[in-house]
Amino acid sequence: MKKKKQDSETKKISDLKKSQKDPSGKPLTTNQGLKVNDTNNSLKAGERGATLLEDFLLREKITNFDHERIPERIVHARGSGAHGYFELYESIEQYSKAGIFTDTKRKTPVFVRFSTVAGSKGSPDLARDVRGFAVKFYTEEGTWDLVGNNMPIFFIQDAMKFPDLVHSVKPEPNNEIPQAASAHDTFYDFVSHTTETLHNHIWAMSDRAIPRSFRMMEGFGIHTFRLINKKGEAHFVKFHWKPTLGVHSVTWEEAVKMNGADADFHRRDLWEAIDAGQYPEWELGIQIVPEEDEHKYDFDLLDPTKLIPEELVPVQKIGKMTLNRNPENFFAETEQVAFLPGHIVPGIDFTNDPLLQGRLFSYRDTQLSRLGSPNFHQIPINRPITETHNNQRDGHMQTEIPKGQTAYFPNTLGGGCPHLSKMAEGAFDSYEERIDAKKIRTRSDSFSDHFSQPALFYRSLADWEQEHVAGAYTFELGKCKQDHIKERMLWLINQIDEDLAKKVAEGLGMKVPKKIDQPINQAIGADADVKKHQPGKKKMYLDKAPALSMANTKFDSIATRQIAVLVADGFSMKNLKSTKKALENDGAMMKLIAPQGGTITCDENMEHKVDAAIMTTESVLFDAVYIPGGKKSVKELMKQAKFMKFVNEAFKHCKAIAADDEGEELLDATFVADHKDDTAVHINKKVEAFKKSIANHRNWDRRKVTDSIPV
Ligand code: HDD
Repeated sequence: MKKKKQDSETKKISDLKKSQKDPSGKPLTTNQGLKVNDTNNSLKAGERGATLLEDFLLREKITNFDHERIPERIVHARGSGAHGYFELYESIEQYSKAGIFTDTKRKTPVFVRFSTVAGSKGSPDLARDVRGFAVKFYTEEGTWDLVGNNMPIFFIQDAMKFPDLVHSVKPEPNNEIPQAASAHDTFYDFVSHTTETLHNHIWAMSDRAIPRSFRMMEGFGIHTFRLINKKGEAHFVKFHWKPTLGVHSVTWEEAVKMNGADADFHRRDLWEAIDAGQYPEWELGIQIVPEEDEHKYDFDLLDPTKLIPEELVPVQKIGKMTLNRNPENFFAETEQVAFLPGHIVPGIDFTNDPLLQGRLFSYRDTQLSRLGSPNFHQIPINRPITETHNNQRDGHMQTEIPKGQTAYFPNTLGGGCPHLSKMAEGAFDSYEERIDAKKIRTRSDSFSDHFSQPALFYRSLADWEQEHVAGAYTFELGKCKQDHIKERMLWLINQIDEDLAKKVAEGLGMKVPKKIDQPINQAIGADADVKKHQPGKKKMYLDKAPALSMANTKFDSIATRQIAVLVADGFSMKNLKSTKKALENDGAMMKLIAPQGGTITCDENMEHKVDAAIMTTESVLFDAVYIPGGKKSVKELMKQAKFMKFVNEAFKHCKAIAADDEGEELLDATFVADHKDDTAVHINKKVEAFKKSIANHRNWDRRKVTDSIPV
């Protein structure tokens, strides 16, 4: 695929360039600029002698090395980042005065970091987990961070419970097992006693938790925020990111294999797509609720475990984000980037969502231990594109040189500077929300409906999605050792959906309990009024919310889909040429998989570079398979069982498969032989039909036969 020309650079990229260092053609020096003539040998007393303390070259090199690591993020440790920009379609000044939401001429630079939550920095990408979706907007009025996830709700309602949630899902503290997995006793001990988690939990059991690509997942700001217009009027808002490629996932069986075959699958996928000029894009959507409608819904807008169904409040698409540049250096950018929900600009404001309120504290605090100093905003990736001046001073790793005699306000000696700004000059002013309340440590009753939305989610899914949810619960609970925890979970799943509970119970070889011994949420606190905190009975304010199902996403593009082409010497160039042209024209990426690496020769005697030898790759890493004809080629392929396994796995995972001419003989040696009438199997058919099957992502109808396929 041709590499696209990079878009013109954003202000942030120009800013980062000031800090970049390019060693091309330059001598190796110490940190002090001293040229070095030997970086392989330490200074010794004699050829075989002891190393001397005097060796400042050795000490500088080793000291730096000894301190290379910084603490990984306590959550979201594993992540991948990219640069890009945001453009607004049309001004929404009726809602917000923010420059980013009113000026359609702007190209606001962004840096995005996608992540998994539970695993360590080196954990595999395809863990069943929520994905972080954090966006840093470098706006003209200061930096705005929208620190969201790929699911529209969160596990808990109050920041006070965050350490408990995280401690329960992280590896168990006695043996540090399991890595990057929620399938263990402590997590379900917590979940089964904390019913507010059930909504986010059922999303985590769905295929949303194993995305095909970061580029194919939605993002959500989750909390209800406020937009503030020039007149000072407020509207509630929820933020959505909608990927232009649609929302697609892999299956759990694939995910397990992918983690072994390519632990960096998502990271590589993002990097390679950007590198190939196939820039990932998301449209930014908003759901607006007028202040006077705050109490209109069956749920509380301040409760982060609830979404506003798009069927009740439509999502208006207001702009587009494009990621068009990979970082220059992982550590400097992706690792050191610090997102803070408290980074906000005029025109956007917070609400009293108790989870958001706690986050406003936590993120600044964590950077102090992660990045080591309150000056983390001076690190190139974190510094805003606007000038900053204030009277905050000193601290570890201060890299700026503030001039002048004064570092206080008010002053006359510094000419009153840095001076304050008026609202009209763009100063931030908190929304004047009236609060007339008692100081009280409690949870609002309006937060106590814990079953309605998980049930709505499950009802809204397609049958194949529901099957995957049942499979995920069965897998996860099957990994728990304690029966009483499984029983509680079954009882709770039964409150969400009886049919789902029955399926999971069958898989576990257990019965759905008719009652459980303790009231739900007993664990909420020794003195808490347990009765008050009982979740209410399931309500049904909407039969289905189609927007929640991935079956209703976009199926109109094959862009960036990875197509495995199985070939050996003598393959039909005519077949490959026409299929390749048709698929690559629409942005798909064809990879030649051959019995060995290096090159192979087609039937027109041309040499072709092999992308992967069969021993080095796996079927689960591809979206579709194509086998061109060529008698000699197919004969060679059939000598290696892994090619048949490759096809069988693609078939099992409901993917599109095409073969031309002798390519059919390879299919005859696989399970495809008995299913040539499958709508996503294309033998000597027009390439357009193959394309459509790839765009459809999977032929889920096939799963009725694939269950019996033993691969
Ligand atoms: Fe958080 C990181 C998303 C609740 C405390 N969080 C972090 C990241 C994302 C989120 C995407 C990674 C940012 C990056 O890439 O560097 N977190 C969320 C969402 C939440 C949420 C969507 C609920 C709606 N988080 C939450 C709570 C707390 C935290 C309630 C604490 C009270 N989160 C943190 C943290 C992290 C973090 C410990 C770890 C690294 C960091 O902040 O910079 O402070």
